[in-house]
Amino acid sequence: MVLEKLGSSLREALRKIAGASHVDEALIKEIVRDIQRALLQADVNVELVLRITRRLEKRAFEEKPPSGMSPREHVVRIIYEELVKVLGNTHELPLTKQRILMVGLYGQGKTTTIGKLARHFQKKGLGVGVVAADTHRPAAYDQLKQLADSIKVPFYGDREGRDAVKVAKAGLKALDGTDIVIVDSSGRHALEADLIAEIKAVAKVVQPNETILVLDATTGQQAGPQAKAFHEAVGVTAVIVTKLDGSAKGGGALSAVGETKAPIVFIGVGEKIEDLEKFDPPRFIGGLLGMGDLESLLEKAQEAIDAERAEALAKKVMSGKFTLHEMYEQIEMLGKMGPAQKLLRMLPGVADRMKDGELDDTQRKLRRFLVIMDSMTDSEMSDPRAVKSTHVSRIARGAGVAPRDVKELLKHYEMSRKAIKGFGGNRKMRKQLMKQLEASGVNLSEQ
Ligand SMILES: Nc1nc2c(ncn2[C@@H]2O[C@H](COP(=O)(O)OP(=O)(O)OP(=O)(O)O)[C@@H](O)[C@H]2O)c(=O)[nH]1
Ligand SMILES: [Mg+2]
Repeated sequence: MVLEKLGSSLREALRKIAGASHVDEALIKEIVRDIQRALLQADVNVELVLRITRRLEKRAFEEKPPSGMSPREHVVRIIYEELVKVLGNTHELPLTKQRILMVGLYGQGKTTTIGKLARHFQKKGLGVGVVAADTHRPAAYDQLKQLADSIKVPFYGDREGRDAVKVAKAGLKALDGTDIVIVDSSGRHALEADLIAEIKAVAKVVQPNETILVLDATTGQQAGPQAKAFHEAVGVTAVIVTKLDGSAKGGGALSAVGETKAPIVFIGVGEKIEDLEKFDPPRFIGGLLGMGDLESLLEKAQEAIDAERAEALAKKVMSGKFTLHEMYEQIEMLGKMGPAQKLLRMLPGVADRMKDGELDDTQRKLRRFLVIMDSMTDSEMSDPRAVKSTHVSRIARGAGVAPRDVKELLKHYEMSRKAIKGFGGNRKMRKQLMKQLEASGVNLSEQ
């Protein structure tokens, strides 16, 4: 596992939470200090560490755990969320026809990573070809050819060629019709003007869907400024961080790149062609923290939050407040799984006309309702009965539907409102629903 040391220090901190008799200020301060130390040891930038831990502390002190979640679980969740945030966005290379241009400085792992990427796409059943447009080092040709041969993917190169643009152009022609074409480029010791000019010229003929920057994790925090400079110079859509195996500075590289918001798509974890791992910040942090327990914990948290929202909504509706705002929330939450959905299905209105056979149709219709409501103004949502027929065509245009769809929504609302009103007036039915809701664990006592 990469970043073994960071992972074990973080898990050690989490174990302290699990083992404590209760979560108090002193414990939180201690945990935050532990995390601080662990991040600094992994070479994460001091300022960034302070920012992370300040946020951790603030949230752990100020946020109340959602009902159904213990303070202990809540703190673990906050730690997880804040660490995920540091690593930036998740981006996945699509499995579609595309051209990829690899860029980076000398020795960062561009060529090796092309072999790994080609293998990745090949395993997914896509046709891949590679182009040796690093015309600076003659050895680059042989290196890429050897990699391509080893996994039997088409290769294009010109051993004597000195013009990267020409080679790239000829390569695209030779590999025309191949699903995925990956183009190598030459490096430099630093991001110099002639490298920028060369990459730009190559990019102009390649027209890449992805420009992937390859960064060596052993450069540590320097990876951040490097990513930024490359992005400003030639536009980078994704980053691959290599050599995370055995680099104690990996945390510095990952977090520094994460801060630039350039998405890391893969990490290199060895010299072999299979040593490439998909990079997904939530999964990566989950792995560091010992995901097994965490997954169910996070699910539980989401369910607790949904259940709280559903409960608040049920109370509002039962007390007679039912505008399009409530209907929107109800429909939106019906799309979720778990106890929240069960609860809302018991409420009159939208859900009770959902028979099993009609589920698909109904769901499509409900989704369209949400789109329509997104085109309504706040006051139309609050007072749907005042929506004039002149508004209907505007709303329909905004939502990209026919006016009759908007009218159908309004009719649906009116029927739901009547059902709820009738329900509220019928004490026996009301009581029965309350019983059902309470049996499903909803607390309606303080209505
Ligand atoms: N341990 C380890 N070594 C790697 C990894 N990726 C690349 N390397 C090694 O790093 C060295 C440089 O890799 P190259 O792929 O030649 O780097 P490059 O960016 O193409 O370099 P230039 O073509 O000189 O600009 C090679 O010895 C690779 O085996 C990795 O993820 N882990
Ligand atoms: Mg190379």
